[in-house]
Amino acid sequence: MEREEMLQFLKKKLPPKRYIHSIGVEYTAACMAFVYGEDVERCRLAGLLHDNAKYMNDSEKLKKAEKYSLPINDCERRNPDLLHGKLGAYYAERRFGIVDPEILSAITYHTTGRPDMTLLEKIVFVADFIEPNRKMIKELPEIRKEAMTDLDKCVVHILRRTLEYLSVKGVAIDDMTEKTYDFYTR
Ligand code: DGI
Ligand code: FE
Ligand code: FE
Repeated sequence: MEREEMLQFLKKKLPPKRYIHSIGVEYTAACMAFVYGEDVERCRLAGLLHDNAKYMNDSEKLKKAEKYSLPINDCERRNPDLLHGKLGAYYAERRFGIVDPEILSAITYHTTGRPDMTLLEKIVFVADFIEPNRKMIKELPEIRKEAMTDLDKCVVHILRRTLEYLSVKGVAIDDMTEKTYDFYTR
């Protein structure tokens, strides 16, 4: 599918803010590709499509994940929004014709990360958090600088921030988020 067609589809499906965020992640991932020497087009595609399944409500996410036989763990069952990565990768392949397994994996793991991420996966994980339309939080300027200077440090910073946020909120932490943090801090 051409980019124009993808934009049209995303614009129709996603709430306006989410659509703007997707384009923000696309361009932020492209900038990070310039810095780290990753393929610009692959970073753009993964960034643009990472939240393509975000338009569904929780029960719809569960229903679709079951329908497509995607693996669902306990944490995802209780927090079905976590499934938008797996569902997004599923649709990226089926609807948007993406066959590059690394792009699909970057979409799958963009929320939790995963141990030993590829450069492309790290870029999407970070770009999602730092893109210019993101709501400002105290540490964001520092995290944005790290994104362009020390990628692994930035990944850890984001994970630490997310784990803190989840524990304050009293929400269950997904095994994958935990494992990713352990991997990058051990
Ligand atoms: O989809 P976005 O809002 O752009 O960003 P995202 O895909 O990183 O999702 C962020 C949300 O995911 C945020 O509300 C925190 C939540 N989240 C991230 N890791 C975990 C988690 N929620 C639970 N329950 N457990 C996690 O490990
Ligand atoms: Fe997301
Ligand atoms: Fe996102």
